[in-house]
Amino acid sequence: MQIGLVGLQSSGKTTLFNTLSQGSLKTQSSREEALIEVVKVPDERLDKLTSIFNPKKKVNATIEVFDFPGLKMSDDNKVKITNQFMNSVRNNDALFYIIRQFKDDAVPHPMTTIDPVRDIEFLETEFLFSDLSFLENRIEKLKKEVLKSKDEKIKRELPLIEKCFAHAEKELPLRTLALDENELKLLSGYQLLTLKPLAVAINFDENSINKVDDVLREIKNKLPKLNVPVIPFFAKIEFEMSALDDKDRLSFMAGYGIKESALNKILKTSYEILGLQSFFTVGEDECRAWTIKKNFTAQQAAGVIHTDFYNKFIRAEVVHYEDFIKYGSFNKCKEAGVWRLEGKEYIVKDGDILNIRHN
Ligand SMILES: Nc1nc2c(ncn2[C@@H]2O[C@H](COP(=O)(O)OP(=O)(O)OP(=O)(O)O)[C@@H](O)[C@H]2O)c(=O)[nH]1
Ligand SMILES: [Mg+2]
Repeated sequence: MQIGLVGLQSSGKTTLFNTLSQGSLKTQSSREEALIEVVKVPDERLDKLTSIFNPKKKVNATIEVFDFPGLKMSDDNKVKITNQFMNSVRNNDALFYIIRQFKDDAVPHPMTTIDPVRDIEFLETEFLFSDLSFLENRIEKLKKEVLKSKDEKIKRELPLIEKCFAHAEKELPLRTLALDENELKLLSGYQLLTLKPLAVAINFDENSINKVDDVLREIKNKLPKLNVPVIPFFAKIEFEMSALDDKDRLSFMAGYGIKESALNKILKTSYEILGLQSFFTVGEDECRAWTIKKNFTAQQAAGVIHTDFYNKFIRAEVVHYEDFIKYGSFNKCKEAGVWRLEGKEYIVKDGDILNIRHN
């Protein structure tokens, strides 16, 4: 899974990115390309399982984070957005708008004033325009193709694209259009920007921590149709304490009244907007967390581990993490009746521990 951090210039994307990357510091060497980091998803349940099984290897789930160069003013006082930028943003599975609330005269805002509502609206509008022009071109092409071709797919596509265009023309992002599974499948290759799962993250500074609730309320009131998660974070404060060990960091954060790290919030929100969950595999060799979509069947989950496990799936041995911790071992779980054998249609739950039986 890939998530992209996008926003206006100097909103704190790279500072946030460097707190997420839990390691070496990166800076933008080229103004054109995104920074990329494979971020380990922290999971206390995996830590606990690892302490029980003492395996040779612990493997966290990962998520790829892309830090895009910020959008800046060009000479004609308009924000410059290149096709190259839009195309690379398209490749992400979900987007975070990184919006500036922090004030710092030494760091100019490309639109001079601090106004999160305006910045969110700006990004929504630009991405919507990009989708509109794409859809418009596509309609032209499809209309010609429909005349020549007998392809059923093209015939189904044209009304769908027209429906999307009509929606976007009303200045509504495509994520607010009701689409069924088949329609989404048909659209998936187009990578429409406003169809992607979205969250908004607002970067506050130490002087505006007490304003968080007011700003979130203002966004909700002024952008009632936005309807996506909005999370506050504190890039600079967190960046400054990223060198501290976990314990010191937590007490430092508590001093500011910050309850959760930006990393946790971003990852949790990513799972939420992408409809993801985790399951575990355990053993002496390896304890591992895997990421799957909600509603995945046991067979689909097996396929994430290995395609052979999908093709040659027999059954899944299943215990939920909570039960495993409660009873302490697989044998005790069997005695208690919480260890089960499930078939390929079983819907995997967040926190299931699976062992796949296959041919
Ligand atoms: N005072 C203050 N400065 C911040 C904060 N967050 C970021 N900055 C500073 O703002 C400047 C720009 O931050 P970056 O993280 O590079 O912003 P960016 O969004 O990646 O910028 P571009 O990639 O150029 O769009 C840096 O000098 C940061 O130290 C903050 O919360 N408070
Ligand atoms: Mg940057």
